[in-house]
Amino acid sequence: MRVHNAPIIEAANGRTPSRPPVWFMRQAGRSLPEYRQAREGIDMLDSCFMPELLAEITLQPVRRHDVDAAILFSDIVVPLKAAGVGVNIVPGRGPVMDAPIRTAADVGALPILDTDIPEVAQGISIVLDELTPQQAMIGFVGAPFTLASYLVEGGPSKNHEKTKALMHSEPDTWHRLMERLTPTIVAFLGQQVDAGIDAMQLFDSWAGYLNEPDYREFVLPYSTQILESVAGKIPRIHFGVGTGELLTAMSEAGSEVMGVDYRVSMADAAKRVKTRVLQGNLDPALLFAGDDAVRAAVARIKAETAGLDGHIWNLGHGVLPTTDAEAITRAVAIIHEEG
Ligand code: 1CP
Repeated sequence: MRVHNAPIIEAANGRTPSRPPVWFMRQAGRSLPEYRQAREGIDMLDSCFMPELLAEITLQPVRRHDVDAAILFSDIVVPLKAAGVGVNIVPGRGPVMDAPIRTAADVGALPILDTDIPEVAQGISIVLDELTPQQAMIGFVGAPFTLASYLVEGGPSKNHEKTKALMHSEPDTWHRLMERLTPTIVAFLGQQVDAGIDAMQLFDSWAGYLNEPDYREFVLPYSTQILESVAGKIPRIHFGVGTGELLTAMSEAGSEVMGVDYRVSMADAAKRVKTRVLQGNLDPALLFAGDDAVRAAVARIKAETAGLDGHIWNLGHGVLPTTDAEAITRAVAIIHEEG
């Protein structure tokens, strides 16, 4: 193991860390002037296949904010792109597909990733050379529901209605789609593990749009397979937005750590999950509210997580692009001092 007593890994494994571990989703990205400069004139998805650049962007927030982990700069659609799916990331919008996947024939033709993505492995290796043994490198993949939503809708969606329509009108096609997506996700995750990541997060950002029976029937088996594929290798974090009502079901997928958004209290989340370690819960908008507001939220979350085996500090969703970078640095310092 490259890491030695890294606070995030200690907390994920239920041991006492040397300081309260913190990283922020979307800590790399538009909140940082150095990111905007590094990415200038370079297409978002292209940047995910440029080892030096992706490593530099991954490391920027670690240097600036003193967070306890680097999160791989990539995107949930990178393995689809590498498999040959026509996808672009449109500035200000997100992933947009050349052709949506809506029929059994579309699903049958969806390519499965069967090659290495050497650029990502090289990027991870550059990052690992720069990190101290106390700083963990977190890799990630998108979960099949969230990825399927982009594929079926054709792009970002507010209500995910075409995705849910496919699920309920053609359940066999839905399951075939999940069965074709899962090996691509497992392959990309395996490549990150082989490249040396210290922990992983499964992002099922849009799972919170589902009710629990649908989640259990149409999604949980596949997310379970993905998490199982790296069981015993690295700590696993499982996260979705607006998933207060799904926490019990999601925690059955098998991660060591459950990510919690900001809509549910950590006290309630702890009662709902099978895991003994939670992550998250600070409202990203609090980074606009001043240090006292952050301090108050940190005190609340600290009290609510006191009885757990571990807590990894994070926001309830990603850093908002217009967040002041200095407010992020101060929030990290407040967590290290008072968390
Ligand atoms: O122009 C830009 O700067 C592009 C914005 C951007 C960035 C910085 C996109 C497009 N992706 C990313 C990087 C990214 N994507 C990371 C970086 C690592 C970090 O956290 O610092 C991660 C973890 C992702 C994963 C991702 N992509 C998720 C899951 C995380 C989440 O925020 O819920 C999702 C849903 C996506 C899709 C996506 N990619 C980009 C955007 C703007 C979106 C969301 C679009 C939508 O609202 O549907």
